[in-house]
Amino acid sequence: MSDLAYQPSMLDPALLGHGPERPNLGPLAGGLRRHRLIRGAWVDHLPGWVRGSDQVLETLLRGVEWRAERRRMYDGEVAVPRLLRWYGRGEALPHETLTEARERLTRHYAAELGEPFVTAGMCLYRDGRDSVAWHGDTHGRSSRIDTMVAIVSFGSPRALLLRPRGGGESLRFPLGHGDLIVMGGSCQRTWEHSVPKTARPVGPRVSVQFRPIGVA
Ligand SMILES: O=C(O)CCC(=O)C(=O)O
Repeated sequence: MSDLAYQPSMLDPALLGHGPERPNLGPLAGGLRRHRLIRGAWVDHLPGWVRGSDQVLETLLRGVEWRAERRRMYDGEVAVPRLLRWYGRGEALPHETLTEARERLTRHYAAELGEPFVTAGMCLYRDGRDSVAWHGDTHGRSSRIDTMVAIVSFGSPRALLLRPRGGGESLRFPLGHGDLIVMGGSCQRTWEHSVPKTARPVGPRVSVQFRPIGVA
Protein backbone atom coordinates (compact mmCIF):
# COMPACT_ATOMS: atom_id res chain seq x y z
CA MET A 1 0.00 0.00 0.00
CA SER A 2 2.84 2.34 -0.88
CA ASP A 3 0.54 4.91 -2.50
CA LEU A 4 -1.10 5.68 0.83
CA ALA A 5 1.33 8.38 1.83
CA TYR A 6 0.45 10.12 5.04
CA GLN A 7 2.20 13.31 6.08
CA PRO A 8 2.87 12.97 9.82
CA SER A 9 1.39 15.79 11.85
CA MET A 10 4.01 18.39 12.71
CA LEU A 11 1.88 19.20 15.74
CA ASP A 12 2.22 15.70 17.10
CA PRO A 13 4.16 16.19 20.37
CA ALA A 14 5.97 12.90 19.77
CA LEU A 15 7.60 14.45 16.71
CA LEU A 16 8.46 17.72 18.43
CA GLY A 17 10.67 15.85 20.86
CA HIS A 18 8.96 16.98 24.05
CA GLY A 19 6.01 14.65 24.23
CA PRO A 20 5.35 10.95 24.53
CA GLU A 21 7.43 8.77 22.22
CA ARG A 22 4.84 6.05 22.19
CA PRO A 23 1.13 6.38 21.49
CA ASN A 24 -0.89 6.82 24.65
CA LEU A 25 -4.46 7.59 25.65
CA GLY A 26 -5.65 10.65 27.51
CA PRO A 27 -8.28 10.49 30.26
CA LEU A 28 -11.88 9.80 29.24
CA ALA A 29 -13.57 11.08 32.39
CA GLY A 30 -13.66 14.86 32.31
CA GLY A 31 -12.58 14.98 28.66
CA LEU A 32 -15.60 13.58 26.86
CA ARG A 33 -18.29 16.10 25.98
CA ARG A 34 -21.80 14.70 25.64
CA HIS A 35 -24.20 16.10 23.03
CA ARG A 36 -27.77 15.05 23.75
CA LEU A 37 -29.80 14.58 20.57
CA ILE A 38 -33.55 14.15 20.09
CA ARG A 39 -35.29 10.74 20.38
CA GLY A 40 -32.98 9.36 23.08
CA ALA A 41 -29.75 9.51 21.12
CA TRP A 42 -26.49 11.08 22.23
CA VAL A 43 -22.93 11.58 21.00
CA ASP A 44 -19.79 11.80 23.15
CA HIS A 45 -16.83 13.57 21.52
CA LEU A 46 -13.20 13.79 22.62
CA PRO A 47 -10.72 15.33 20.17
CA GLY A 48 -7.12 14.15 20.54
CA TRP A 49 -7.79 11.13 22.78
CA VAL A 50 -4.93 9.12 21.24
CA ARG A 51 -1.68 11.03 21.43
CA GLY A 52 1.32 10.11 19.31
CA SER A 53 -1.07 8.48 16.82
CA ASP A 54 1.26 8.58 13.81
CA GLN A 55 2.72 5.21 14.81
CA VAL A 56 -0.75 3.65 15.07
CA LEU A 57 -1.75 5.02 11.67
CA GLU A 58 1.44 3.72 10.10
CA THR A 59 0.72 0.24 11.47
CA LEU A 60 -2.87 0.38 10.23
CA LEU A 61 -1.88 1.50 6.73
CA ARG A 62 0.94 -1.00 6.28
CA GLY A 63 0.02 -3.92 8.53
CA VAL A 64 -3.70 -4.52 7.96
CA GLU A 65 -4.94 -6.80 5.20
CA TRP A 66 -7.44 -4.38 3.74
CA ARG A 67 -10.20 -5.84 1.60
CA ALA A 68 -12.03 -4.25 -1.29
CA GLU A 69 -15.70 -5.23 -1.32
CA ARG A 70 -18.47 -4.96 -3.87
CA ARG A 71 -22.18 -4.66 -3.28
CA ARG A 72 -25.27 -5.13 -5.36
CA MET A 73 -26.89 -1.97 -6.61
CA TYR A 74 -30.03 -2.06 -8.77
CA ASP A 75 -29.21 -4.63 -11.47
CA GLY A 76 -25.41 -4.42 -11.19
CA GLU A 77 -22.54 -4.42 -8.72
CA VAL A 78 -20.46 -1.47 -7.51
CA ALA A 79 -17.21 -1.18 -5.57
CA VAL A 80 -17.68 -0.15 -1.93
CA PRO A 81 -15.89 3.23 -1.79
CA ARG A 82 -13.47 2.37 1.05
CA LEU A 83 -11.41 -0.63 2.12
CA LEU A 84 -12.52 -2.78 5.03
CA ARG A 85 -11.30 -5.15 7.73
CA TRP A 86 -13.35 -6.72 10.52
CA TYR A 87 -11.82 -8.02 13.76
CA GLY A 88 -14.16 -10.43 15.53
CA ARG A 89 -14.21 -11.70 19.10
CA GLY A 90 -10.80 -12.93 20.28
CA GLU A 91 -8.93 -11.73 17.21
CA ALA A 92 -5.77 -9.78 18.04
CA LEU A 93 -5.88 -6.13 17.00
CA PRO A 94 -3.00 -4.81 14.88
CA HIS A 95 -1.71 -2.30 17.46
CA GLU A 96 -1.58 -2.57 21.26
CA THR A 97 -2.95 0.99 21.60
CA LEU A 98 -6.19 -0.23 20.00
CA THR A 99 -6.44 -3.10 22.48
CA GLU A 100 -5.91 -0.64 25.31
CA ALA A 101 -8.45 1.76 23.79
CA ARG A 102 -11.09 -0.99 23.70
CA GLU A 103 -10.40 -1.89 27.35
CA ARG A 104 -10.50 1.72 28.46
CA LEU A 105 -13.81 2.29 26.64
CA THR A 106 -15.26 -0.87 28.16
CA ARG A 107 -14.29 0.27 31.66
CA HIS A 108 -15.49 3.83 31.19
CA TYR A 109 -18.93 2.87 29.82
CA ALA A 110 -19.41 -0.31 31.90
CA ALA A 111 -22.30 0.97 34.02
CA GLU A 112 -24.11 2.64 31.14
CA LEU A 113 -23.53 -0.01 28.46
CA GLY A 114 -23.66 -3.10 30.64
CA GLU A 115 -21.45 -5.17 28.35
CA PRO A 116 -17.96 -4.88 26.84
CA PHE A 117 -16.87 -3.51 23.49
CA VAL A 118 -15.74 -6.64 21.63
CA THR A 119 -15.44 -6.26 17.85
CA ALA A 120 -13.41 -3.76 15.84
CA GLY A 121 -14.57 -2.83 12.36
CA MET A 122 -12.09 -0.80 10.36
CA CYS A 123 -12.50 1.36 7.26
CA LEU A 124 -9.72 2.88 5.20
CA TYR A 125 -10.67 6.00 3.26
CA ARG A 126 -7.82 6.25 0.74
CA ASP A 127 -8.62 9.82 -0.26
CA GLY A 128 -11.54 12.24 -0.57
CA ARG A 129 -13.32 10.00 -3.09
CA ASP A 130 -13.87 7.34 -0.43
CA SER A 131 -16.94 7.73 1.76
CA VAL A 132 -19.77 6.01 3.58
CA ALA A 133 -23.38 6.82 2.71
CA TRP A 134 -26.14 7.65 5.20
CA HIS A 135 -26.97 4.63 7.36
CA GLY A 136 -27.44 3.41 10.92
CA ASP A 137 -25.68 0.32 12.26
CA THR A 138 -28.85 -1.74 12.45
CA HIS A 139 -27.78 -5.16 11.20
CA GLY A 140 -27.66 -6.77 14.63
CA ARG A 141 -29.17 -6.18 18.07
CA SER A 142 -28.81 -2.45 17.48
CA SER A 143 -32.00 -2.61 15.39
CA ARG A 144 -33.92 -3.25 18.65
CA ILE A 145 -31.91 -2.02 21.64
CA ASP A 146 -29.99 1.06 22.74
CA THR A 147 -26.27 0.47 22.43
CA MET A 148 -22.98 2.22 21.66
CA VAL A 149 -20.56 2.43 18.74
CA ALA A 150 -17.21 4.05 19.61
CA ILE A 151 -15.09 5.34 16.73
CA VAL A 152 -11.43 6.30 16.92
CA SER A 153 -10.15 8.16 13.89
CA PHE A 154 -6.59 8.23 12.53
CA GLY A 155 -5.07 10.22 9.68
CA SER A 156 -6.56 12.99 7.59
CA PRO A 157 -9.50 14.82 9.15
CA ARG A 158 -12.92 13.96 7.72
CA ALA A 159 -16.39 15.00 8.83
CA LEU A 160 -18.88 12.58 10.37
CA LEU A 161 -22.42 13.84 9.76
CA LEU A 162 -25.49 12.82 11.73
CA ARG A 163 -29.15 13.45 10.92
CA PRO A 164 -32.42 12.23 12.38
CA ARG A 165 -33.92 9.31 10.49
CA GLY A 166 -36.69 10.52 8.22
CA GLY A 167 -35.24 13.99 7.81
CA GLY A 168 -34.01 16.98 9.74
CA GLU A 169 -31.01 19.18 10.03
CA SER A 170 -27.65 17.42 10.09
CA LEU A 171 -24.91 17.82 12.68
CA ARG A 172 -21.25 17.83 11.72
CA PHE A 173 -18.45 16.38 13.85
CA PRO A 174 -14.95 16.95 12.48
CA LEU A 175 -12.89 13.82 13.18
CA GLY A 176 -9.15 14.37 13.27
CA HIS A 177 -6.07 12.30 14.04
CA GLY A 178 -6.59 10.50 17.37
CA ASP A 179 -10.15 11.80 17.94
CA LEU A 180 -12.86 9.72 19.63
CA ILE A 181 -16.60 9.85 19.00
CA VAL A 182 -19.15 7.56 20.66
CA MET A 183 -22.69 7.26 19.33
CA GLY A 184 -25.01 6.06 22.09
CA GLY A 185 -28.57 5.59 23.26
CA SER A 186 -30.98 5.07 20.37
CA CYS A 187 -28.56 6.70 17.88
CA GLN A 188 -28.27 3.72 15.50
CA ARG A 189 -32.07 3.31 15.27
CA THR A 190 -33.25 6.91 15.31
CA TRP A 191 -30.40 8.72 13.57
CA GLU A 192 -28.21 8.05 10.54
CA HIS A 193 -24.56 8.91 10.02
CA SER A 194 -22.30 9.34 6.98
CA VAL A 195 -18.80 10.38 5.95
CA PRO A 196 -19.31 12.31 2.69
CA LYS A 197 -16.84 12.53 -0.16
CA THR A 198 -14.76 15.69 -0.28
CA ALA A 199 -13.12 17.57 -3.13
CA ARG A 200 -10.41 18.79 -0.75
CA PRO A 201 -7.05 17.06 -1.32
CA VAL A 202 -7.07 14.79 1.74
CA GLY A 203 -4.77 11.87 2.56
CA PRO A 204 -5.81 8.52 4.01
CA ARG A 205 -8.01 8.16 7.07
CA VAL A 206 -8.65 5.00 9.09
CA SER A 207 -11.77 4.66 11.23
CA VAL A 208 -11.73 2.04 13.99
CA GLN A 209 -15.22 1.22 15.28
CA PHE A 210 -15.59 -0.68 18.56
CA ARG A 211 -18.94 -2.38 19.10
CA PRO A 212 -20.46 -4.85 21.58
CA ILE A 213 -21.00 -8.36 20.27
CA GLY A 214 -23.99 -8.70 17.94
CA VAL A 215 -23.99 -5.02 16.97
CA ALA A 216 -23.14 -4.29 13.35
O1 LIG B 1 -15.77 6.34 9.06
C1 LIG B 1 -16.40 6.33 10.09
O2 LIG B 1 -15.94 6.77 11.14
C2 LIG B 1 -17.80 5.77 10.11
C3 LIG B 1 -17.85 4.37 9.61
C4 LIG B 1 -19.24 3.82 9.62
O3 LIG B 1 -20.19 4.51 9.76
C5 LIG B 1 -19.46 2.40 9.44
O4 LIG B 1 -18.55 1.67 9.04
O5 LIG B 1 -20.59 1.95 9.71
